[in-house]
Amino acid sequence: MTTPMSAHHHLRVNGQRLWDSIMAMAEIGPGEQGGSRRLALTEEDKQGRDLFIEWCKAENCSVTIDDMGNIFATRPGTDNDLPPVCSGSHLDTQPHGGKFDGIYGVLAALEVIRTLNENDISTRAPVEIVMWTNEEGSRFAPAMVSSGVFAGLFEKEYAYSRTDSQGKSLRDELEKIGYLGAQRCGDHPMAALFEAHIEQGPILERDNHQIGIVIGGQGQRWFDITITGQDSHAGSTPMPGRRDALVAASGLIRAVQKIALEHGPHGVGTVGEISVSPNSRNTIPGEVFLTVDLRNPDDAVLGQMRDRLGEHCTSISDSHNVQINLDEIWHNPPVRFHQDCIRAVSDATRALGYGHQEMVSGAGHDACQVCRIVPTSMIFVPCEGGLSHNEQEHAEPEDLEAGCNVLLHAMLALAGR
Ligand code: HGY
Ligand code: MN
Ligand code: MN
Repeated sequence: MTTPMSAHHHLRVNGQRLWDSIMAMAEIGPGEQGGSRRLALTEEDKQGRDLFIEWCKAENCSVTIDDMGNIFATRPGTDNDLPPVCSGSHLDTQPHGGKFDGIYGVLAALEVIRTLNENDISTRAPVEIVMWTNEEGSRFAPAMVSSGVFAGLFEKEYAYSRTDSQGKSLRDELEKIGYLGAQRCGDHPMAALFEAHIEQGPILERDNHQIGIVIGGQGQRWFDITITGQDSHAGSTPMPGRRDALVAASGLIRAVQKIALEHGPHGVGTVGEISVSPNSRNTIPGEVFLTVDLRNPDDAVLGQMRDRLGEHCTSISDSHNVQINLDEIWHNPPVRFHQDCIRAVSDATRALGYGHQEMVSGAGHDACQVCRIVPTSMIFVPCEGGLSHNEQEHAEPEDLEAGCNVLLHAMLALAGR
């Protein structure tokens, strides 16, 4: 059921107010090089959440928090028995995060509600903002864990048991910041979900388009790998007898690069974390822990990449006389978004006259989890140089405004008058 855009075709968001809100949020948990550092469930994350809720209440939204700390801010419709049309993203960031990854999607949804309120526009279905806990998966792996619980992809107890590098559990940290809400995660009805996000890649900027009509997301597999050799003396241990875990790790890091390139053009592979024990300059490292992130839009090819990783682990283990424990901690298959939501985004984009193209998301998003149970799609806008997960992340105000106008009209189309 959609309302033709002509019902409110004149309506536009306030791009300056959106930009100012993004900049105000960036004041909380600033990074050292101009970006943001609000790791999930830290004091900075709490402060960002508190500010967001303050803004939502100023718009007379009712606020619900579920037991994964997901926040739902609801603007009533004329028929509140209808499930809400939702939009949102995340406020947690990478350690060297930018000002826009996630934050744009949450505050674009807020800007939609601000625009509806100031123009006194009523919708049949309620309109709702959602802020998902721990999208990044940097402090607590895996990523998108709370939208994953919401979508029934993870058990809550599994999510609660995730620990950070200090051994602190997700549940304890959620309780500590006061965001362990009452509503059972997953009990919240949704008619549809949109997520506006910077592309985090180079395609829109290269093709000089303002809007990405996102039709799905690629698959990803995450691994924890422990390499066990033998601590021994750097001076007196002959080279042939060494069981050097770090030299073995160097072979594995090269192998991940090779696997990605062998499965091009879309295969990607990254070793993002590594720790060495005992990490002493005159002791041969006896143990190395590292993480591997493999992605591909084709699940069969992603499976082949995983198989190749296993083969490389076996051959490196033999050639370096070390043990390698390969633990796959997460498999997120590729997803396709819902045709009705894609069409709502596409119709709004065309009616607004923005340059656009269809695309599959390279990055993971909460929308890629929730789409398994709720009609969902995404709206991308370009970011400078395609750079993200970097403090220099930047997006142009007019592109952010364009994406938010598309979001406004896509939501109006589904929420009805
Ligand atoms: O890993 C991702 O793609 C997202 O940034 N969590
Ligand atoms: Mn994100
Ligand atoms: Mn991210």
